[in-house]
Amino acid sequence: MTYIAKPKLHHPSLATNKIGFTRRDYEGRISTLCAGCGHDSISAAVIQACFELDIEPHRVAKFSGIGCSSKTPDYFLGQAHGFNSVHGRMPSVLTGAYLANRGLIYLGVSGDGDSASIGLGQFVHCLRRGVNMVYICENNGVYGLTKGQFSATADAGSKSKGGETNTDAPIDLVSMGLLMGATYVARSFSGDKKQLVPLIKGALSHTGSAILDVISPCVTFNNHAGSTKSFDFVREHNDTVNRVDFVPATAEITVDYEPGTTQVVRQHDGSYLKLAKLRDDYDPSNRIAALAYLQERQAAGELVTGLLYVEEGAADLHTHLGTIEGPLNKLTEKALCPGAAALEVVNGEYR
Ligand SMILES: Cc1ncc(C[n+]2csc(CCOP(=O)(O)OP(=O)(O)O)c2C)c(N)n1
Ligand code: SF4
Ligand SMILES: [Mg+2]
Repeated sequence: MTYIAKPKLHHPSLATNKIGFTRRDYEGRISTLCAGCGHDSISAAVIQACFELDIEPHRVAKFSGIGCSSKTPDYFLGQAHGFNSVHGRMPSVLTGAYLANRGLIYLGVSGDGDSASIGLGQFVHCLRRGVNMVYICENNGVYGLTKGQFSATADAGSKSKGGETNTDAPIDLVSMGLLMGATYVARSFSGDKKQLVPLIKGALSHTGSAILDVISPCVTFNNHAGSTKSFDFVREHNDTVNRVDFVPATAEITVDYEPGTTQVVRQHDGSYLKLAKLRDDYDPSNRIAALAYLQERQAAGELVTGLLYVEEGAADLHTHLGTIEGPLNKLTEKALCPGAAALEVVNGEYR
């Protein structure tokens, strides 16, 4: 039951990070998802990433919609701010909070049903606006919570557990992210923690909209032969274009790689992403080439994973709007009401 809190006790020798927190301090309540659900592995990766980044949990604001995936923010960062919104409406709630208080780290968690069907409009607009957030879509190709109907990300030709074939064309969330101007676009697999944790760390340190499409098998309704979102299918068809090593701003970057095989991306906050190239012909700084590569491999039946696109020096919505540095909720009455003379000047501009 979600109301059951995990016992706070832990072994005294448990490792702590730079701010003195153990990994347990980043956990949430006990998960009620099915045993083996991919979504639980993503929660574990979020916990690991935040622990390793020395993030203070109360500086994170987590948002979600409705679905098994959208339940997961309850299972990590129990001390963070949280808002479990309405089906498909997470992006607008997150955008509103971020506009009011830019001082927090924004993390949106959604599902393929939540993002690609009812919430598709909201999904694309938060990406094109450059909302400074990490948007994780836990993508299992079905509506898990409502018992396994095909979602809009299910591949044409894939089979449901009951044997029906999906005839609709799929919506590819990373291609959508690229088209909408997201400045950090990645795809990963819940069963590949080594790939997923650094991708989450990179996204959390990115300024601008970061979308992570994480294939996350639903063991109850979509893990059979004929599914293209099962553990076996993803393992057999995974085309990983690069491996990311996250280097925090405080650490010095060392040149310990072969030129041509590694690419270094400097992020706005001073951190680095060291990308070990697994495909020579893949360039994550080229949006158009990334789109073309994704389409080409998808037509060949492969699933491309890794950091697909990143824009160095990307700007976010607050920069676009030219808003003040601090959170709007900290504005004093004096700042909000500069007096009759100032109002006269403003009104004068419209006369
Ligand atoms: C307005 C509205 N329509 C429909 C539903 C029913 N519903 C609940 S969750 C869900 C789909 C969830 O799918 P997804 O986002 O992929 O999450 P998963 O459970 O697969 O992780 C639907 C259709 C709802 N809760 N609200
Ligand atoms: S129904 Fe599927 S998505 Fe939902 S908790 Fe179970 S395995 Fe996970
Ligand atoms: Mg789903």
